[in-house]
Amino acid sequence: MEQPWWKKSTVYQIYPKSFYDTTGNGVGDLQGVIQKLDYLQNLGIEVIWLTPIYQSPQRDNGYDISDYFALHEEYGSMSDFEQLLSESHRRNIKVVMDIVINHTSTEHEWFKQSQSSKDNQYRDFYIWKKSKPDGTEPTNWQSKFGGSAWAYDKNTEQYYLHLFDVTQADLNWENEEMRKKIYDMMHYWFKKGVDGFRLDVVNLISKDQKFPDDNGETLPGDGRKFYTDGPFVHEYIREMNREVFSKYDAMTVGEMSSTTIENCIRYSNPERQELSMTFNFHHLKVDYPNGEKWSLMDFDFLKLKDILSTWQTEMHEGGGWNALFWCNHDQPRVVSRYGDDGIYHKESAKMLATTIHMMQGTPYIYQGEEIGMTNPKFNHIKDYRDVESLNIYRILKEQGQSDKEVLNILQHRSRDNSRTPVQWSSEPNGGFTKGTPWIDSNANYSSINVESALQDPTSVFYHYKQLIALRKQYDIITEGDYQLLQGDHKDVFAYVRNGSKEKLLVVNNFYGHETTFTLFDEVDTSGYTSKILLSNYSDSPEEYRQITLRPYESIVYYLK
Ligand code: TEU
Repeated sequence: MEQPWWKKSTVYQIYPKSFYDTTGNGVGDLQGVIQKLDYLQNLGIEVIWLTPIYQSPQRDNGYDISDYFALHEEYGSMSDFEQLLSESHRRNIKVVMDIVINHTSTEHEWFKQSQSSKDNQYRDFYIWKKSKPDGTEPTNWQSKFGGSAWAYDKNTEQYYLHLFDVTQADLNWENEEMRKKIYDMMHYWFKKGVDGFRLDVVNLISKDQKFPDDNGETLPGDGRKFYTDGPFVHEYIREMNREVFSKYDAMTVGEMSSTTIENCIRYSNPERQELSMTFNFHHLKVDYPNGEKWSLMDFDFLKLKDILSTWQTEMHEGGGWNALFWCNHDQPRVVSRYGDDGIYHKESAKMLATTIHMMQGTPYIYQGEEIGMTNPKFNHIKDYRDVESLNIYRILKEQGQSDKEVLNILQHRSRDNSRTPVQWSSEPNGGFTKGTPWIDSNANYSSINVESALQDPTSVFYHYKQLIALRKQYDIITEGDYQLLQGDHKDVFAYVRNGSKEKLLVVNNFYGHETTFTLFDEVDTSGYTSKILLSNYSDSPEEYRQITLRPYESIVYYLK
């Protein structure tokens, strides 16, 4: 049966604000994306995902939309966007937009109308509640950016819900008229020629209409009750698919905050007619002590292997489809987080790439990941821009932590870690802008940049390029099942992909010291010939049954 195009595709995520600035105003723009399409075509990716470029006050860098039908002026004009679409399609690169439908900016016309009076026709587009009898907020729900999730409006003497920033008011998905306006907007972008959507926190759109207090009970996927994978979320997404997605050859990926495998099978099994695939984040919380993002610990390697493997096997069995990723604009740089941004920088960046790209699902490369960009290690709060980071800095300081302690936490956790400008060359600001960048560049742009990567055949860039090419060439990467090997090995993440006549054996040393790996009888390899498809060392051993692995050594064997 013909596979949908996105099953063999690799997606490149672009955060336009930090991608490439062609006007010298210090902010990346759409013409900058256009000018780098040849670079992306050389890498071999088939899809670009643009984070929100709509009109926005930029309080949350575009995830606070004030007009779904206009573009944020700093990024460029609609004709720039139309040129980007045609230039991408000319290179057989599809374009996926990021859409935020859980909330809008409080500067959106709908919210202004809704806020103006209780009987305004848009009032019910948002979630308004009166205070409790004692005058406190309607519920004890907390915003994901700190503080109460309710904001009081003096004008109409009610509170509105904001699961994120106070300027991001949650839409009321119970309201059919509001839903229809969202669907009409999606048709507008599809008719312009976009190829799909990444749906921001789409599993939060359905709230428990009783709006009870949060009793502290955490859902199985570590989500907050009463709005995570809520009561009608699947009905709303199935309606969205019926009304919109089903009418196009579209790729849709849902960002699922604190979800479960069972829900992700329901969201992404094609028989359900909901979404193409899902992002989940459990593998990016194994360095959160007791699930607490704003505390530090070394990552739990065995838990990392277990989570990634469980999602591989259960989504495969359930007919779901994973988005495979280490980084995005909300996460720190993976080579600083799970690898080594020191002497084994290249080896560890390549090892991490192989680990995820040889799995079943659609891989996502976050801008700069393909050259091994690292966390910037900012050491002053004035260097930070992210609303979540600035909120948590204030909250942790109020709780008595020192400036030094909080900055150390931000150096590991802040979303700004991945939002520094892409490093194109060793020119000032990494060649990102001729002006002053909206956020400082990482000081290591002189050594880690695209220009030097393209000139170095052993660079991280060419390793990603090979991984993307292998996915196109070997169906087993897309179709084979998954078998974790020796999940209790303290250094090595090894797994097998089993096809009808062939196997992939993927062996990754996750640490900066030598280790050994023995393939016991958990895999029947009798009668198979083998060859190395890819390694991050030039002289890895052909013999795969008993291997001594050098620091971060990562090898893909093809058995047939
Ligand atoms: O992110 C959802 C979200 O919860 C993440 O921001 C992350 O989990 C958060 O940092 C909590 O620690 C999406 C977008 O990717 C993010 O950029 C937006 O800020 C957010 O939604 C609100 O739209």
